Amino acid sequence: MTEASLPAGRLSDEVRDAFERRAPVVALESTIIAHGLPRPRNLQVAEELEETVRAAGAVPATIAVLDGVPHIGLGKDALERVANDTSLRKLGFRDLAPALATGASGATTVSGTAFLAARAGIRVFATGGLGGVHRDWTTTQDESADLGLLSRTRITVVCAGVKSILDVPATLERLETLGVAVLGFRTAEFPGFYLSSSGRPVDWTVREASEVAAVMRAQDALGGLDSALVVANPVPEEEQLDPRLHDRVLAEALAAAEREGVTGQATTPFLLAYLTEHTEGASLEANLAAVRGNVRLAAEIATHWAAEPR
Ligand code: PSU
Ligand code: MN
Repeated sequence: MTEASLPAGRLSDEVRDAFERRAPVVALESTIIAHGLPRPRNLQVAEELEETVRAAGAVPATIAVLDGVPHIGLGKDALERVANDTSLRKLGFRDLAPALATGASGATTVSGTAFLAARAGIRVFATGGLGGVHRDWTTTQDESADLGLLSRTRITVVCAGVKSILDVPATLERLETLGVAVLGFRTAEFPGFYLSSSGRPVDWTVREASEVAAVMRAQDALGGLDSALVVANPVPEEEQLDPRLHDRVLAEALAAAEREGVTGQATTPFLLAYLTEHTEGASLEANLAAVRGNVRLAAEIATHWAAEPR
């Protein structure tokens, strides 16, 4: 099959126009909307994140698969469907082909979104926290497909680290093994998603969006391996979840998941929802503060990137 005969996916008018103008575009994932945030707040947040990208002078491309068609950029109705349709599946990149072939609909995870974004020519992607190695990985082998995909996809992902429900040190080791570069944004410590710091160091720190664009340019100049660039942008300390509350409720959440036999794709949504409920929404606010900051920074990076001579 030639490239042109692959299922092309549908670009929103806004994204198509941005491509024509060579304007900055920021990819956004849909799993966080469909499976990561409680309804009806999720739709409000999805709209707010898109507005944040626009206000920063870039164009949002929220990505999902609807009726077997990858959508790069969602119109109003499609965004509402992603937020409200409880039957939407969760699609990692390996699920894309079956979903396309069967006409299924689903929200894309970091791996599914990064795959489709890169394929559409979008270089910058904002999310909350990456998936990674789960705490009980030695027995369950549960490692998010996000990591493997990022090891072979040239995309810049702005995130607040990896979700703190994970084994963070093990995830950082995996990122190193897989050859995924990590930049701390104005920090020498890897962020902790709900928390400003995971307590682990990062090897590289940058202070400006323009420096991230310079690293992206250097990746291209080096060529060779098509790995991602992770920009780790901490939630501001004044908006982080209280670390003691975090540790206590997370321990309860992990115990509840074990007790209830939650495994596989259901694990991450279960833990996130447990934290939201048992911190009376405080974890949700920290999550949202992190995502907002990531989206703003991604728009700034995309703007520098779009201005690069190519
Ligand atoms: N970050 C958030 N909320 C989320 C996720 C990330 O703030 O819901 C999602 C992302 O889509 C990520 C997925 O790719 O969780 C990881 O799921 P798993 O561990 O099953 O790979
Ligand atoms: Mn998993």
